[in-house]
Amino acid sequence: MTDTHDTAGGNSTRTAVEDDRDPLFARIPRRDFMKAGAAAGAIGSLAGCTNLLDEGETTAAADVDASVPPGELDEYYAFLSGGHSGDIRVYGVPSMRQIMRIPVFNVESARGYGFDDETHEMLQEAGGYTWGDTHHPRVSQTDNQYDGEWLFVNDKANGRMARIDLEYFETDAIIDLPNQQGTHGACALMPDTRLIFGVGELRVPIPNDGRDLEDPSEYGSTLSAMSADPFDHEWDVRVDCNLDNGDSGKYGEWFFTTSYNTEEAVTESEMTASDTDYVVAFNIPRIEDAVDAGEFEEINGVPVVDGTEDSPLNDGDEPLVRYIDVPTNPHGVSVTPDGEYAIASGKLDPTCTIIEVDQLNEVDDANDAIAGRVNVGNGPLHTAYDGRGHGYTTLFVDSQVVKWDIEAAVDAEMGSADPVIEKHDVHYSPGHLIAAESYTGDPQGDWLIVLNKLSKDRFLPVGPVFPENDQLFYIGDDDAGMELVKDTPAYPEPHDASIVRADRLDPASVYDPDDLALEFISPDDEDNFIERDGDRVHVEMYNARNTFGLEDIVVQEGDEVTIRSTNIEQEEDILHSVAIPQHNVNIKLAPQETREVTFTADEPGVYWIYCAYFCSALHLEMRSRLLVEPAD
Ligand code: RUQ
Ligand code: CUA
Ligand code: CA
Repeated sequence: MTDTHDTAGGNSTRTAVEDDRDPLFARIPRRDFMKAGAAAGAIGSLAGCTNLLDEGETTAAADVDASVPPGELDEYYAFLSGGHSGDIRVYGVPSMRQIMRIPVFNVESARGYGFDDETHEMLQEAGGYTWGDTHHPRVSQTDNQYDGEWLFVNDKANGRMARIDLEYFETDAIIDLPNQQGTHGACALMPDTRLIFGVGELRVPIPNDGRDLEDPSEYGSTLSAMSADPFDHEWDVRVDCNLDNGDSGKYGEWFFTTSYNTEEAVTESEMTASDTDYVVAFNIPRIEDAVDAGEFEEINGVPVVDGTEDSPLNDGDEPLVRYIDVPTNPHGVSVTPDGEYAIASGKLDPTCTIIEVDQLNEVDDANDAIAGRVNVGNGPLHTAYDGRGHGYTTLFVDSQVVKWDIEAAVDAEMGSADPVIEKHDVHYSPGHLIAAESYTGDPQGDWLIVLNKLSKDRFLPVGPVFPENDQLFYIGDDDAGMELVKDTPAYPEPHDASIVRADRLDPASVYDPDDLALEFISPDDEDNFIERDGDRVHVEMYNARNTFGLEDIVVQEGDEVTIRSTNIEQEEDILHSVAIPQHNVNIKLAPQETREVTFTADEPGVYWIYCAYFCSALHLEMRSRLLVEPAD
C-alpha cells in the first residue's frame, strides 16, 4: 500500500506544477498519485512523504539534529554554483549557513575581484565578458576521494572553465574554450583529476568563423579536455550532436555525457522530434592515443579529434566514442560510487537508464550495455548516491525526490517502477540534487541538498524576483526514510553543488607572501615611494591599522598610475583595502597579501584614498590622499 503523511514544512500550493504552460508538463501525463490525492479532496496530503513500504511496515521519523549551535562548526562544506550570478557560494552543512562567496566570472567589490590588475587581466584574457553562468562545481579527487586542492566550474554562458584554489578560496585561472559555445557539464577525470572536462552544449560551426551559418547539419559540439595544474587546454573531441551534462567513470577510462539534440536541430519542436537521444561515452585513453598519433585537425590552436559517428576512428573494435540510445531528451548523467553504472535521467521520459560501464568494452552494439531502466516519475533530471546502493533522482515535474534501489532496478523489468522505495515532495520543481560526497567512491550517506526552482510561498515576499529554495534532507536512516529538515533561500540561482567533508580541506587563513607574484612591501622607508617614468607613475606603500605607507600621492593630470600595496598584518581576519572610488579603484588586501592596481588620473582634484574593510575603531581615519595636479 501507499502510505502518505505530512511532514513539517509540507505545503499544498503547487501552482508551478499545475501550470499547463509548462512545456515539460504539457508533454507528460500527470502522475496517478496526484489524481488520487485530488479525488480524495485532500490536496494537503500530497505534500510530504510517500513511503512505498510493504504493508505492515511503519515509518518512524528519524531523530535528526541538523542544528549547529553558535560557536560550533559544520561537518561539511557545500560548494554551490551561483548560476548566472557567476560565482560559487560556500555553505556549511548541516547548518546551511552561507559562509563565503567566491567570485568566478563576475566582478565583485567586497573581494576586489576584477579590480586589481591580476584578476582584471585574468577576466580580460578569458574573453572580457562581464558575466558568466556557473552550474557544476567539482572538487578535485585523488583515488576517488576529495583531496581539497582545487574546485573546477563551467561557464555555460560563454564556453569557459575556471579553476578555484582551495587553499585561498579564490579563482586563479580561467580558460576560454574557443571551439565551444556554452560549456555545460563540468567534471574531472577520475580517479585522480588527471584531466578536467568542459562539455559543449550548443552546436555551432567549428570553427565558428562565418561558415555554414544556414546549415545546422554542419554544426557540431565538443568535449574539451584540460590539464589540472597547470590549467591548460589540451584537446577537443568533436561530435555532431549536442552534449549536455557529464560525469566521469571511476577508473580513468570512460567519460559520459548526455545529448538531447541528436536531431541536430535548431528549434525546440525539432529537438524533441526523435523518440531517442544519446548517452555519449568517450574513451579517454583512446582519444589521447589519437592525439599522440597526430590524428587530429588543429582548430583555433587546439587539436580536435573526430569523434563523430561516421569517423574512421570509431570504426573497428576500439571506438573512441560510443553512442547509446536512451529515451528522448535526457538530462543528467552520473556514475555510481563503485563505478559500475552510468545513470542517465530521462527528463521528457519518466525513466532513468542504467548503463553498465564495463560492458562498453564487451558489446558490439553499444545499446547492449544498457542494464536496466527504472520508472521514477515525471521529469527526472539528476541522480545522487548515498553509498548504500540507492539512487536519489529529482523529478522536476512532480516536484519530488525519488529514492530507488539500483541493483533492484538492474534486476527488474525495463520500465518497472518496483525499484522505487520512497518519494518525497520538495518545494518546488527541483533541478539538481547532491548528497554528501556523492561524486566520490565513498559517499557519506547522511545529507542531501535539493536545489529547487520556483520556490513561491516558502519565504517572505520580496517582490517579483524570488529566491530559490535549497532544501536539506537527512537520508541516513533507511527505515525512517528521507526527512526534510531545512529550507534555505538562495540568490538566483544554484544549479549543482559538491558536498565535501570539512576535514578534507585545509585552507590558509593568512597569505604566504611566497605564493604571491608581487613582492612584499614592508613599512621601511625605502619600500614606500613614488617613482616617475614619463607619464607612468609607480607607487609602493604598505598598509596596516590605521595607516597607508604614504600620506599623499601627488601625480599629474593624465598620468597612468600603478599603486601596489601590501597588508603587513599577521593577525587573521584583519583586512584592509585601497579604495579610490572616483577612479574605480577597489582592491582588497588580506593579511600578508600584496596587490596592485593601475588607473589613469584623468581629472585634477583631491581624491581620498580609504580603506573599505572595517578594520579597527580608527578605520574611518585610515586614509591617504591622491592629489592630481592640473596639466599646464
Ligand atoms: S543542469 S539543474 Cu547545469 Cu540540470 Cu541546471
Ligand atoms: Cu583598514 Cu579599514
Ligand atoms: Ca532530442
